[in-house]
Amino acid sequence: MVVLTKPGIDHFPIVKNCKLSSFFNGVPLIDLSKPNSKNLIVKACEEFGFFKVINHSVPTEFITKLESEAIKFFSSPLSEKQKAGPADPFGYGNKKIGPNGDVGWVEYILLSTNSEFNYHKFASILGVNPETIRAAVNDYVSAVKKMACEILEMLAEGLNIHPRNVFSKLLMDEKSDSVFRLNHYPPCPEIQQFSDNNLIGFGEHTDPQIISVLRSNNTSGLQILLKNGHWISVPPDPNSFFINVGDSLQVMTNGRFKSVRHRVLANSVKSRLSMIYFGGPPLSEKIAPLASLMEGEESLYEEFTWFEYKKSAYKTRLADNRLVLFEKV
Ligand code: GA4
Repeated sequence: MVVLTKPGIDHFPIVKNCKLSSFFNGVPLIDLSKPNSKNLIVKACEEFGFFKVINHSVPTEFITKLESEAIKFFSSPLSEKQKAGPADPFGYGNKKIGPNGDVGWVEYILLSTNSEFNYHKFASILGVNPETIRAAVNDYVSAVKKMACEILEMLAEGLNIHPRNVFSKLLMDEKSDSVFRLNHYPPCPEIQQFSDNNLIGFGEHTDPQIISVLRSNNTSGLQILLKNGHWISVPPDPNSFFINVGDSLQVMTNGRFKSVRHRVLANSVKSRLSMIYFGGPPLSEKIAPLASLMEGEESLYEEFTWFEYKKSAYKTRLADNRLVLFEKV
C-alpha cells in the first residue's frame, strides 16, 4: 500500500511494511559464455521477465568512465544541474517523473541515443567539450546495445524463431527509438525513523520498450514483483547487468513473456547510481505477436505501432498497467 509521509519528506510516496534488508537469492543468473544460456534466458523471461547476466562483453573502462562523469554531474550545485532541465522528456529531472504528477526520491538525466542529441548543456556544467560526453555515452550505449542484441538473438534461438534477428534488428535499426537514463538516488537519512516503511526512489512500473539493460553501483534498492505478488529485493552487483522484459516484448511473444514490474526504494545512508538503456523499435514499427509464436492462437492484443503505444504511455501514471488499453476484450 502506498501512502504519503509526514513533513520533511512529505509529498513523497512510501511503501509500508516492507523489509529491504533481506535479499532474494533466486534471480536467474545467465552466464553469456555458456552454450545452454539461450534456454535459460527463455525460462527466465517466462518466470520472472528479469535476469542477471555475467561474462558480458561490455568493457569495464566504458562503465567507469561514464559513471565518473555522472557522479561529477550529480555532485554539481542544483542551480547548475537545473540548467540542463527540465526533462521534457529529455534533460535533467529532479524528483518529478514523467508528465503526470509522479514523484520519487531521485534525480536523473534522460537522453535520446540518436546521433543528433545535443550534449551542450551537460558538457558546460561539467566544464568539458560536448564531444567528450557524447563519446562517453556512445561508447557505453553501443557496447550495452550490442550485448542486448546478442541476448535478443539467443532468445530468438531459444524460442526457435527464424531469423534470429527478429527482435535485435529493431534495436539495430538506425531509426530505433531507444533511450538512456542515469538515475541518482541520494541517501535519505530521515527514513531511518520509519522502521519497516521505505521511501520510494522510483515508483513501481513496467518499461514500455522491448528490453532494458540496467547497471548500478553497489547500493541496494531495486525490487521486482514476482508472479506470486511478493516484492523482492535484488542484491546489487556492479559487475553484472540486469535485464528487464519490456511491454513490447510481452506483446511480441503474445504474453508468453511478461514485462517485469519493478521499483527502487531509497537508501538512508548510501547513494545509488544506475544507468539504464531502454531498447525500443522505430516509431513506425507495428508491435504484434510473431506469427511463429502463435501456433493457432489469437493475438491477445490490438495491433498498434510503437508511436501509438508511446503516445498512450505518456498519458498514463507510472504505476498504471499500460498494456490493458491494448488488450483485446
Ligand atoms: C518508464 C521507463 C523509462 O524510464 C521511461 C519512463 C518515462 C519517463 O520517465 O519519462 C515514463 C515511464 C517510462 C512510463 C510511463 C510514462 C513515461 C514516465 C511516465 C509516467 C523513459 C520510458 O520510456 O517510460
